[in-house]
Amino acid sequence: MLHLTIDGVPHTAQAGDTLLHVLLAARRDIPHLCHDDRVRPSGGCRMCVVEIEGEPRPVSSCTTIVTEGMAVRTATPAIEALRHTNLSLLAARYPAEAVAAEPERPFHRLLARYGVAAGGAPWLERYADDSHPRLGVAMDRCISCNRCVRICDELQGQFVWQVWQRGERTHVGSALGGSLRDSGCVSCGACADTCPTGAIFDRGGAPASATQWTRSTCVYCGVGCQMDVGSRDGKVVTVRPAQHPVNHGHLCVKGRYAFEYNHAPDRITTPMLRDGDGWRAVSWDEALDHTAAALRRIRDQHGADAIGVLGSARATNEENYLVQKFARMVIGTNNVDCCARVCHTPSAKALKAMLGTGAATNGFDDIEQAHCFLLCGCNPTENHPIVGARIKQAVLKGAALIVVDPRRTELAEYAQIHLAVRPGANVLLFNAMAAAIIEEGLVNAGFVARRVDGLDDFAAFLRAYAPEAVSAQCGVDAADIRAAARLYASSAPAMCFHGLGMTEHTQGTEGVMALINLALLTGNLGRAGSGINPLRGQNNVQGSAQMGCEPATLTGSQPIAQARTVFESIWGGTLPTTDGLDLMQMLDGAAAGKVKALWAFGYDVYMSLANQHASAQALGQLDCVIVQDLFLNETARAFGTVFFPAASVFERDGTFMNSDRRVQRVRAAVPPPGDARPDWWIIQQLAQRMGHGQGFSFDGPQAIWDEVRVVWPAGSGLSYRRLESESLHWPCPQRDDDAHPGTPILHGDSFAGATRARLAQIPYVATPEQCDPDYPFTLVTGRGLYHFNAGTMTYRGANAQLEASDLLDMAPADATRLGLTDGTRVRVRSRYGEVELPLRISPRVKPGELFTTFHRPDLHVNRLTSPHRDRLAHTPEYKVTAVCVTPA
Ligand SMILES: Nc1nc2c(c(=O)[nH]1)N[C@H]1C(S)=C(S)[C@@H](COP(=O)(O)OP(=O)(O)OC[C@H]3O[C@@H](n4cnc5c(=O)[nH]c(N)nc54)[C@H](O)[C@@H]3O)O[C@H]1N2
Ligand SMILES: Nc1nc2c(c(=O)[nH]1)N[C@H]1C(S)=C(S)[C@@H](COP(=O)(O)OP(=O)(O)OC[C@H]3O[C@@H](n4cnc5c(=O)[nH]c(N)nc54)[C@H](O)[C@@H]3O)O[C@H]1N2
Ligand code: SF4
Ligand code: SF4
Ligand SMILES: [Mo]
Repeated sequence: MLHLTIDGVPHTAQAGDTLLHVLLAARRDIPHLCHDDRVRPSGGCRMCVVEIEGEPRPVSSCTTIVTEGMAVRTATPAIEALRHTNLSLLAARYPAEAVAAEPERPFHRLLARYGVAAGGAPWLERYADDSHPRLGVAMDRCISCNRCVRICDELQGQFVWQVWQRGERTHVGSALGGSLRDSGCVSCGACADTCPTGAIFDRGGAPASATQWTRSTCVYCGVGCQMDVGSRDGKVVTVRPAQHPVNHGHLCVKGRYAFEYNHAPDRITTPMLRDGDGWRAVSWDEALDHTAAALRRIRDQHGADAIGVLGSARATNEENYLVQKFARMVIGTNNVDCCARVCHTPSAKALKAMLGTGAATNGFDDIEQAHCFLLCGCNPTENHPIVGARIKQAVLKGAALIVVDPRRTELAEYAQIHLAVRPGANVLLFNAMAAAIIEEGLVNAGFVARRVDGLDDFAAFLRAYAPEAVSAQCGVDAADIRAAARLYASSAPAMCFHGLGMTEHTQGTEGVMALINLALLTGNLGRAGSGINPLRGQNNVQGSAQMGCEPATLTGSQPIAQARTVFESIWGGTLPTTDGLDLMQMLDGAAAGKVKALWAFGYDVYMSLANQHASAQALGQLDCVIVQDLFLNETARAFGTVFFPAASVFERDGTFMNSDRRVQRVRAAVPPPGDARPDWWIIQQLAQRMGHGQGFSFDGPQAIWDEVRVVWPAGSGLSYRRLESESLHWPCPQRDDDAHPGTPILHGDSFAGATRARLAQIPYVATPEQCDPDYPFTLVTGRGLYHFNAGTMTYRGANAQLEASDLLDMAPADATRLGLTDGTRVRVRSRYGEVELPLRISPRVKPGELFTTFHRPDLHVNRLTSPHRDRLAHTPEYKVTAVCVTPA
């Protein structure tokens, strides 16, 4: 603790604090222009100057570290005069009309505060750039505070801006010299967010246009960034990043900008019933009564197990809890699942089987503590961009990076080692890394002795998997496999993140198990900066499964057999006794005529499931398909018989669970349009009309959540009251003092339910989906930065301008060989279907391999994907399809 005086008044500070921080904390209104907490101080604008006793000249408080006994004066006449002079210099050639038009910009407010008028001819011809649909550039307003340069470098890591020239001619411009569109910019908006003048600005709406602000959680990916939603007249007009442990005042292009869908003209705002080829708008009473009668009829005729219910990774924990309770208590079936099935169920299954808890072991807070990252089959700079940016910054500061991905992703360019594994060969590769770790004596012997079983048998099993033996099948040099094994094993703490390149294979669960072996061998578990961390998909996919939208587990991942009595007593009824079907089995059941009804809320099943032809055959057999969504998605369009219009996340309250097990609040910022209603309201109404008023009469999300806390002991400490001000990871059980700190790191000194874990012997079994002369290419499908999954939301806004279509990425050598040029429309054909789309020649993919995204509903890329599934979790093999390519 240090002591200082501020304008004669004693204060204290922590060692290492900057003087500006201390002054602002002491509520001194120190003017500043070049300072932003998110970047390193530069001391450039000289507005935060103060006098320090004993110093000959005023100093910039943002670059001064407080020392013991400092005596500071903040607003002497001399200091105020100096600030006035500095401001006048900046204003001398500044456009006065900008000040008049936007008086609320920080620089403009300072001009008003010091009575300085802007005006005069500009210093030099400054460029304006309207190439970017999200960001505008008007550099006649640039005051050279360089906040944009620093935030793009230090927070995002894109290095788009550069200071050009010196002295009077100093100005900021794109580092590559071209337009912003061609600059490598990823449209995160950080530069516009920090700019104090509006020289870089949001084209979609300035923060000042908002009259109300609401703290909430991003609606897109599982990172769970916190944001402030600005609204006006019942509409979302802007979104700004919040300072929070997950996102550190940063958002990506989707969270920050892609909210237009909320007010899209084709939002469905009335309930509808199928009427021939079209739809008939009806009242809620009619829609609910019709649906209740249809479900009752099907249950009476075919039994409860003829009905399937899907929770939603886009909806809240409260809603997912309610819908699985609905399936089990109202319908009487365990046929309940969610889209975790097609995504990270293999991760959850593998983690649960080997470590006891089916969730990420560590939190994002650890990223800055890891000495090494092992990224396997994930592409965080596009798909979890805030995590991607944090990893990139950690690597720029010296952490080691290994990327395992067939494609040269953006982060692969920063990696010491990029293992461009052949798609589908993960098990071989990780077995080979384990073999190398053992053979080269890199096992963490202490950790293994204390906590791991089965090393000797495992070592014997791995003899067939030496790097040299499997290198050809992996498509990676044995020396590189060994180098990666050495780097990972010798850089503790080493943190692993993985994605769908691991799970969406016939060996998905097994691939993750083979990866967990590496963490067990090297002791990279249970400590900060280590662990096995699946990067979960949507905003609440972790929560929808955790709440019980899984056939075999109830809320809190509790197996039905184990938890039956507790749930029956709390729910006041009998749980179904038949085994439930998972999503894929429901589809099989529909195709076989056994499943007759499906309720999918917040899930475009038809668009997103693999092997469109088979999905169509199955869905087409159903008597009743209830779709509950914001839009007439592809499932509704082709197969829906009932449509319930849902309120969006901006329009309701509740909680989400992010990728690193945090439970976070979602808050209504605007009212729902027309007759759209929150998902929880719709579920309760339907339950009531089916005679289950009891158990479905909550007066809102908080009451539902309080019941979740009763049935799920590991979440019982997560009250709405605590979530208001704390960011907590489960397990967080209720304690008498109501202060359990949450559990950011799992498996500290034991594994859930056991002290020791066992190494898993995973033999490699190749997928039946193989290339041959007719289908010579391996197609990998995945995602891109600008669009989200089914495309329903991001295509309804300017992100459509940033990426207009799914594209087929092909290696330059293959394109040359086939005589195809960039932009050509090509026909891609698999054994299951075909799609036409534009070609992009890309050095990111290897010869013989192709990549495309699946975001555009009209292209419906899942026409191509195969019927093969993960042997253990049934996840479709989205990552490997044999195809051929011809000009369209
Ligand atoms: N912008 C954006 N962000 C998203 C989404 C989105 O649609 N758009 N969707 C969200 C959802 S639902 C999810 S689940 C996550 C998914 O996030 P990711 O897991 O990052 O997604 P993918 O792009 O499907 O696949 C990741 C990588 O796996 C690689 N890969 C393919 N086959 C193999 C293999 O055999 N081995 C290895 N090691 N790698 C392989 C691919 O080349 C690809 O780079 O993203 C979430 N975030
Ligand atoms: N080829 C290929 N296909 C894939 C994948 C792949 O890698 N390759 N990945 C798979 C993966 S990992 C996933 S998770 C799936 C994702 O597939 P989906 O879950 O179908 O996709 P999303 O776009 O996330 O959202 C589904 C729907 O939720 C709606 N929605 C949004 N918010 C709300 C809300 O608050 N309430 C309600 N009721 N509805 C809402 C949206 O309008 C949208 O129609 O796709 C899978 N499909
Ligand atoms: S939007 Fe983000 S990536 Fe683009 S220039 Fe600004 S800070 Fe850099
Ligand atoms: S990283 Fe994910 S949670 Fe964060 S703003 Fe982007 S989409 Fe939203
Ligand atoms: Mo996903």
